[in-house]
Amino acid sequence: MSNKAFVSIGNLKRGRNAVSQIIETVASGGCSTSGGEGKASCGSTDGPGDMPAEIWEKVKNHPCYSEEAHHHYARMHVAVAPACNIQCNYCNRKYDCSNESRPGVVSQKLTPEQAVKKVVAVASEIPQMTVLGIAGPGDALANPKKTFDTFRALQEQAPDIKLCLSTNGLALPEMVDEICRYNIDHVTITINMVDPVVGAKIYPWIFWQHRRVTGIEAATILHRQQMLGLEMLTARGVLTKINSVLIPGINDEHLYAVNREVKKRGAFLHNIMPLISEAEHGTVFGLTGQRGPTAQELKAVQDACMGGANLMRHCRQCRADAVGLLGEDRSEEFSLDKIEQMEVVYDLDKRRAYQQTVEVERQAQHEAKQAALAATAAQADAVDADIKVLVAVATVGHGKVNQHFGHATEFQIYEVSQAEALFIGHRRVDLYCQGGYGEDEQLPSIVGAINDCHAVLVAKIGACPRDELMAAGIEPVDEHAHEFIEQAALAWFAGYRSRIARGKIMHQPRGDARIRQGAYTAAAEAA
Ligand code: CLF
Ligand code: SF4
Repeated sequence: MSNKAFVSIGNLKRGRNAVSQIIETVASGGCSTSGGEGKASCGSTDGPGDMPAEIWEKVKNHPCYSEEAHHHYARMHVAVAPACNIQCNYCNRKYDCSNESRPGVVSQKLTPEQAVKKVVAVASEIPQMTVLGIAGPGDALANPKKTFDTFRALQEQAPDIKLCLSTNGLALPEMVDEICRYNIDHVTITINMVDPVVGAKIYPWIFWQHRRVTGIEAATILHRQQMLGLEMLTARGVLTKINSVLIPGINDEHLYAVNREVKKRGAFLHNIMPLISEAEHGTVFGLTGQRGPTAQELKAVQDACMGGANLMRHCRQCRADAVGLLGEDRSEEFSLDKIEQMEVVYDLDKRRAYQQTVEVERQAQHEAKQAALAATAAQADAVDADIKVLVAVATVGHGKVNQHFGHATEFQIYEVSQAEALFIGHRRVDLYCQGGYGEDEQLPSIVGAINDCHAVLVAKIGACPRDELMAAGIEPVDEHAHEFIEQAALAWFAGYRSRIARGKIMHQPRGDARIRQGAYTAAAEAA
């Protein structure tokens, strides 16, 4: 286990001084930047007024490129790309490509014909499925025939579905023409370093021009190909998302430099993902005890990168055959044997009509948020305009607080202030309600996962978890059940500030994931 103390914001800021040195070692830029200039968060929360119309058209219903869209629209992956041309120390080839997947997950591999059949079947059943991605189980571009055969057939049979792929970037420059030929508008490149010395700690080898290359030479080639590929895609108007795996002690302080370099070359989004590393995954990092970051450490690195390439914070590290909304996995419903028995009708009009209803709901969500923000800004009895708190939300989608506490397998986390209710991440938790009964043994781990939050917004909650949360200083809130999330979070926050102003409670900052006892109690509320 690495005992190296993890990144502090101070360290990150000092790390910036090294950035100019690193910049000199990378290929020259020269591309215009299409990523959001200095925006506070993921381009994702932006609306049509914040970007050119043609970009908005590309992102508005892509659940990964738009945070707002991920509440409403689904994606699916088809696992047609088994081979890979590099080795990452966080990957075991027995499983899927961990650049876009959770390690330890194996997907059902498909031929292009099976993949197309599956996509058409899913699109008929899930009209909000708008994006098809190829993200493994190896590297999409190390399997060009299978990848592009799939895209070609889909372009003909399901023309309204956006096409997306994910790659480590080694083969990217020579594939850019092919990518553009099939109107693939969204490409993810995993870039974990812009300094080959750092890269050599992550990549033991690459397969390049018919030979295996190792060490700094391998990382230098990979880096050069990644930068060139990114620049070429930007020049052709393809939206790029950069995935970076945050590896404490190896590239944590370095990711600021990565963020600035990819912004310079036109990246649209930067998705900093936590390393998931367990010995049983059999990866080099798993076996050497390299740990992943905590949720708070991840947030610290993301926060330090703000002001550069826009950050994506809603990634769920999907599997290579994922189906559904981000965070839900319906792949079991669409196994090959089940698809064989399905009656499939690809009804484009039905899909469009459904998506129209989603847009109406989305507009209502937007208006509700604006109204709540206006109310918060006009609040007369609130103190401490600078207060910022985290709230956890239980949701099954549609942008609403609409899940029972006991049914949540993850909570979405929002940072709420007078000026904003901003999605900043999610926390996976163990299911509390099992077979109709609450599993009290799970409660400490659930409470611990959201212990830096001041409140948890739910559709409903039982007495036992309610008491446990309150004892831990987290306010359970079900008064805003079935409201839109931002509207509910802002309304709760207005009440919270009002209670502080009236001397009912005292604001206490909460900064880490350890359980704190007694910060918020029923007695305090009643006082
Ligand atoms: Fe898939 Fe990736 Fe396309 Fe999305 S996933 S290929 S961009 S359609 Fe999305 Fe999943 Fe995160 Fe990837 S949440 S792992 S970022
Ligand atoms: Fe594994 Fe993906 Fe890295 Fe290839 S690119 S070694 S499949 S994590």
